[in-house]
Parts: sequence; structure tokens; C-alpha cells
Amino acid sequence: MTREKHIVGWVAMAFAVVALTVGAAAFGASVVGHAGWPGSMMGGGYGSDGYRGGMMGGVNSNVGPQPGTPGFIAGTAAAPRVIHIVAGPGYTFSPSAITVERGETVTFVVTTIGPLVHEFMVGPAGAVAADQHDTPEIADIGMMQTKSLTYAFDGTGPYAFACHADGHYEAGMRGTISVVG
Ligand SMILES: [Cu+2]
Repeated sequence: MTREKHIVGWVAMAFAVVALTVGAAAFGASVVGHAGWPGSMMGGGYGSDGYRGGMMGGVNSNVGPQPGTPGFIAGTAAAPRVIHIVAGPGYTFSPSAITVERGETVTFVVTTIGPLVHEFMVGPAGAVAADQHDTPEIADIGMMQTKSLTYAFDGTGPYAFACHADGHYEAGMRGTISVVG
């Protein structure tokens, strides 16, 4: 098996774990606070946890219509678009290139796989490259942990994301965010 296939496998597994986690959370919330399922597994609707759509729809906006294509639904402050990012294995982010629509609000849901502890910083590319202290960041995402951060892309970009744990950025742990619209 090639290294690339290994990575694809890990990413698929991580997404599965995230999906199971989100599904369990939605089910728990529906049992406690609602008479019915807060959103269908395959379709639309709003989950009580704030995620848009079902397991195959808006929850994972890594699939489905992307910015600049027909059918795309931009995130708003009230209903951010959810983008899942897998940190690891090693010094990698998957995906490492993201496109957003100008003005939209995105919630990044970041899951670490592998034993390294990662960070997730997002913002203007220059600030992210320089590890500027006031740039939004999630700290200390340990193995199989998932943490999230919501960011409004109000400017023209370029934007970027990165991990600034010791040596990780230098090892290539970074990604690009381009803006359309
Ligand atoms: Cu890292």
C-alpha cells in the first residue's frame, strides 16, 4: 500500500469517527430535548446542535456543492457552514486547500488523528504565516479529539490555516483558503 493510500484510509476513518460522534450527539440531544429526530440522516433540516443538514448533507460540507458552483449554500453567522479538517497523520491537514465565498461564516471542525498534538490557526495569510498572537486559534487538539472554531471571511483574502505547534509549520503543516464571489 502506498503512503498516499494510507493517508486516504486514515482520513476516511477519521471522517467516519466524526460522523459517528456527531450522529451520537444529535441523537442524544433529540432524546433529551425533542420529540423527534432533529434532522434526517440523509436530508436537510437543522440539527439541535447547530449543524445544518443531515449526515450526508450539510454536516460535512467537504462534499456537495462548493463555493462558486450551483447549489452552494454559504454559511451565515446564524448557520455557519461546517468544514471538517483532519489534522495528521504526521504534519498534514486534509484537506489542505479550501475555498470560501466572500462574507460567509465557516465553522472548522478539526479532528486530530495520530499521536501528535496539533493546533489550528485561521486568518489572513500573513498573520497565520507569522503566528501573530491575536489570530484565531484552537490550541492542543490531542489524538482523536475534535475541537471547533468559527470564522467570518469578510475580506478578499488570501487566507490560510496552519498548525504552529513546535516545528509543525516548518514541516509543512499548513493550508490555503481562497475566496470567491
Ligand atoms: Cu501540528
